[in-house]
Amino acid sequence: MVGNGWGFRLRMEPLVDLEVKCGYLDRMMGARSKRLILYGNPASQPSKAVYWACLSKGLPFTLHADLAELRGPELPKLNPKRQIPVLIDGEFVLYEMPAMLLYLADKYGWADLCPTDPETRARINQYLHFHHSTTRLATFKLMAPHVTIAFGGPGTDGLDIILRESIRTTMDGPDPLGEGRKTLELVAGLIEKGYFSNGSTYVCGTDGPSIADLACYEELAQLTWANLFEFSAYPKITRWLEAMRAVPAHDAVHHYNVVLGDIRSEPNTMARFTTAIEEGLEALDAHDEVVLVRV
Ligand SMILES: N[C@@H](CCC(=O)N[C@@H](CS)C(=O)NCC(=O)O)C(=O)O
Repeated sequence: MVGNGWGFRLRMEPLVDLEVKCGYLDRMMGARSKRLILYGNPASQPSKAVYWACLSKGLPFTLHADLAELRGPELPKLNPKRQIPVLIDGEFVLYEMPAMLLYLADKYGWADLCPTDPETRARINQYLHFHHSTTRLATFKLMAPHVTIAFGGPGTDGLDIILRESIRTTMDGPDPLGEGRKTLELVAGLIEKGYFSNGSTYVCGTDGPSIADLACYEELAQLTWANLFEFSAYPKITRWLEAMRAVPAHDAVHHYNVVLGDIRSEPNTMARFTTAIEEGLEALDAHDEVVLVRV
């Protein structure tokens, strides 16, 4: 892949390239690249919603996917919660996925992904608030125990404290999978009834996918690859899941999920998790828009 203003990119083993070196030089010199930088990785749904939007619009960005940074000194300087994704645009640093999607849509005039008429914009905002207070909590409750099993459960540090307690409560109960599914049924029912207005295929009644669809898809679709939930009882969601596969860069963004596969029948392992992330990153690296940093 050609990228980043140097017109070429050197690749060595392990993957170290000019972008990495420039990134470190920039930081050492206190300067920041003009190119957008996203801290994120394929195991992170909010990260994926943001880089899917960029890829679908052909917006170049540097994906900083060095997992060690999650525990290192750099991330807390950018986001006190030590969470990904974090978006860096010059001197401007932003965390919280919905804020990033709205910022990018406004900055780059993505009126298809985020229409500007007040009612549609309000509906998109409505979903994005619902997303954080409802959808993500439910999917996290169902998904996270099955993912974190690879590292011995949620642990005591890392992971947002509220989410961590939510998984712990679920895991300590007699039927974690059943509990998680009950919550998800409730939330899927709310989305099925409360969204897809005017016969639209898309969550907020738009003609095509909006940023709300990207955010929602990242949470719901992961459960199907993981074999943790079946959406056939929800016809609007089922139709929408199918339609979203046609959004540009869908397959590259979700290669991680395909590789991770069914984590219900075959419990996740660290090796499998790492391979899924590595292969997920390879799929992204094949896109010209992406310069990957992983050291
Ligand atoms: N509300 C945040 C959620 C971010 C989040 O949950 N990030 C996870 C990865 S998906 C994370 O960084 N977890 C590590 C931790 O909490 O220590 C957003 O929408 O951006």
